[in-house]
Amino acid sequence: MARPEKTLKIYGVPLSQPVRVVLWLLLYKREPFEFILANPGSTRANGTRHPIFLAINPNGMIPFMEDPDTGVAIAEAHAILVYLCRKNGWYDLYPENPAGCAKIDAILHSHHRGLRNASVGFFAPNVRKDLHFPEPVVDIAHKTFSRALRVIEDNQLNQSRFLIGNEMTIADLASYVEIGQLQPQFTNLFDFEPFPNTRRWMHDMAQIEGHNDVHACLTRLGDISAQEPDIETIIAANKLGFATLAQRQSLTAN
Ligand SMILES: N[C@@H](CCC(=O)N[C@@H](CS)C(=O)NCC(=O)O)C(=O)O
Repeated sequence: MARPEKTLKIYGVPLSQPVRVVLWLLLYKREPFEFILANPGSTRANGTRHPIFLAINPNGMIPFMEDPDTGVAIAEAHAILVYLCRKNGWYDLYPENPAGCAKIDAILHSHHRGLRNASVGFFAPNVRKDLHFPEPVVDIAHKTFSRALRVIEDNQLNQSRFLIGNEMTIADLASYVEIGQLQPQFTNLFDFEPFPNTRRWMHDMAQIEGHNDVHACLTRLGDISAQEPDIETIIAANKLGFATLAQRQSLTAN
């Protein structure tokens, strides 16, 4: 079936955490989208450093969103999440009132120097050992991630079911794509034993619609704690991610 001309376009790969959260929101809300391959850091065709991609997104990063409906074309996962919630009136996930948004925004902003380090300290250096991430950078990322996780474990998740009260918001989706990827059923790169509230929350988040579809790529990647994946496995994981999302989209459309 041909896609309507005004379908939202998302550029990226399924293994990218900030891409994953945008796709998850769209699946959760059953909002149709076109998912276009953009390989991070690559200068080849379909790469984010290729002149064709740079012409539409000069910062060369994914996720990148084009909304033909409004002409908005932006990068940055959290800006995309907020835009989509406001545009579509998804106030259950990002309320209309400034006070309700403030706590969510605080988590979304602190994320970049906090929970995002799950990828800098654990995911990236274990998936791409060949890139030899500098040890001091990885060490600081380990500490920063563990500290950020300890804060939500002892505070937000100790007081309520989700990060902001007892209803899920986009702060939960954004945080989970970083934390959740390290669980034993995915990459198995972090010991969650001392974090019981986080384990309960991750269990709840795994029941949220769209979770399994956006995490299919990580299931395919598998446990990488003892051995890094070869490049064929990384490609296969991304391909499976695309195929799962395409299948899910066609089921939703019918
Ligand atoms: N702050 C950005 C981070 C995006 C990001 O780190 N994207 C990575 C892939 S996971 C990327 O595009 N890397 C390509 C590059 O650095 O050249 C967001 O939240 O969207």
